[in-house]
Amino acid sequence: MPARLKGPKWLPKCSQEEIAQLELGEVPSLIGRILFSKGYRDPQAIHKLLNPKLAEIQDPFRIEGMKVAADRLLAAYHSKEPVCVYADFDLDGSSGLALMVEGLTAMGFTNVIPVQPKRLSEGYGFHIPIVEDLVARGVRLIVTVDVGITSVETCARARELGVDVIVTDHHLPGEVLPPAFVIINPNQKTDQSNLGYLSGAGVAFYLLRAIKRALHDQGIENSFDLRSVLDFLTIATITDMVPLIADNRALVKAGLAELERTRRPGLRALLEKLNLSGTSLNAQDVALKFAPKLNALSRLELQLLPINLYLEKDHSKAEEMVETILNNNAQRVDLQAQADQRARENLKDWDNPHFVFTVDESFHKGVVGLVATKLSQLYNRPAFVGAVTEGTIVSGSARIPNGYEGNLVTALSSCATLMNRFGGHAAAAGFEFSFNRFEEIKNSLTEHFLKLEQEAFDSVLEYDVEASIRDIDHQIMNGLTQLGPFGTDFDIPILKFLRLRVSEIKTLKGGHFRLKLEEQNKQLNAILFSPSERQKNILDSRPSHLDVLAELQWNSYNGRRTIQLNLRDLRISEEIIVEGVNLQ
Ligand SMILES: [Mn+2]
Repeated sequence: MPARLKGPKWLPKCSQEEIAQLELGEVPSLIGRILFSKGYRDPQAIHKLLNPKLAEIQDPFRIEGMKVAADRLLAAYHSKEPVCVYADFDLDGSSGLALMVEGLTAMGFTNVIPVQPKRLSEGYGFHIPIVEDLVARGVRLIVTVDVGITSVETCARARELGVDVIVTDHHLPGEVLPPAFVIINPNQKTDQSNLGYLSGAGVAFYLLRAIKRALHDQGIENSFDLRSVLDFLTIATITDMVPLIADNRALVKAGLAELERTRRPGLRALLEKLNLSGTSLNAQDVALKFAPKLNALSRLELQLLPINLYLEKDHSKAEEMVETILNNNAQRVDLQAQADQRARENLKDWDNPHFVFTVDESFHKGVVGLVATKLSQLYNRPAFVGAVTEGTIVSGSARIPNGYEGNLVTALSSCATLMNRFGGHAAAAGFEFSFNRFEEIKNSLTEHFLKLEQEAFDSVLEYDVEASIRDIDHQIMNGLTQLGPFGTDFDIPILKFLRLRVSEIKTLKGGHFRLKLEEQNKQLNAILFSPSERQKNILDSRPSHLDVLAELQWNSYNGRRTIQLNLRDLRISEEIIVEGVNLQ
């Protein structure tokens, strides 16, 4: 297939001249320039950003419905009524479930029943048969976590059966709200709390805070420390990709420290196995190393779920679970690699420049999203990947490459009449259709993408500041740690380096590259994971000088920590410095 060799445009987040002018005064450090690029210019705002405080997070009772919910739960507390917590199967839901079960039990609720639907066979949502089953078991109070805001029918059925449902969710409500006992969702139109950035587990955590306070107001004290469940909350907040701003920053900063020293046997064992024990954890460790192992569990629908590991009290059982998890993850990696390979074969003769689309009977439904992510980066265009089940139904996922401006939901809407269902976000969506519609769907997607302006396809990579290797030292790394946690809406800083001399290029297992880059005799190691075709071509041409976009990170190897550049993109330098002569 023709490689799309044009790379993404590199654009600064704010004018570099403005930053340069800033340097005319008291020369700010690289961190100062990064803060400036992220829009922080006021010393007070910067102080607040660098020192987020748990004591300053919002009052939970500012969220609409909180008092009604807390009162209902306190009634259940006094009457020792069973409380079912019904949570989504993803890590947001599972972590929210764990913190509710722990918190309620620690505060003296005697009968807390955790429930989750199965990812593949039951699917996302708050399901009527599960509610009916709970009623048969005597449950009359259900608290949802990370799910329920669109479950109009299930809430109506629950009401019919005499069950009070407290919906806690953070997803956007639809036109019709469910007839629940009360709804706690900071994204409701009428909610005044400004806490719409909380994860599903975050909303549940604010409910726990409200319950603890309401008990206290009745003179009932308990030894439950809200801080002790911040490890769960942190996993949820990072993996659900909600904005790492305001309260979320304070919660995740404290939560990372909590996770680092967690004594929960399951989390401890997983940290040990992943060599993350005894180091200072950052949000990227959780997002890229820790959470994917837990995620593999629900993807493959096995007997063991994240919640089981979260709540396991026995150390040797927890260690066995971690063994199983890592084996499952290896199985997931295998399934993904097979699907990946197969997808590339399927796409060998693909000549549509706007997107790639492959469906196959051999794809496992649990990995299509991961394969789509990889293909979108490899081909630098939207990727649609579907698993064909029973020869007739295609269910799949779509992803766009980093920096691509298009919207997948809009794209899928262009063939809405051909789909059984679809949904999601601009950058990640899911869909289902009958296989006999495949050709028509491809045609209507092509039409859709053709109609869009050409510029819309040009992907863009944004960077914060231009830097030089001379700027990079331990002090900068410490500054970055203080500036974190980084994540959604508070991105890890991306630096641009120009005209670095390439002194070594090595290929690593898995197709990654390791480089040594130099500037004025100062050298840094660099790593490039999963290069695109274009990046690979550039490195295969053995360039003498490169311009790169990179994030800074620590690389630990054999107990030694070194600073390395994690490359986001690269291109051959246009102006090359003749050895010994600096053209600037
Ligand atoms: Mn969620």
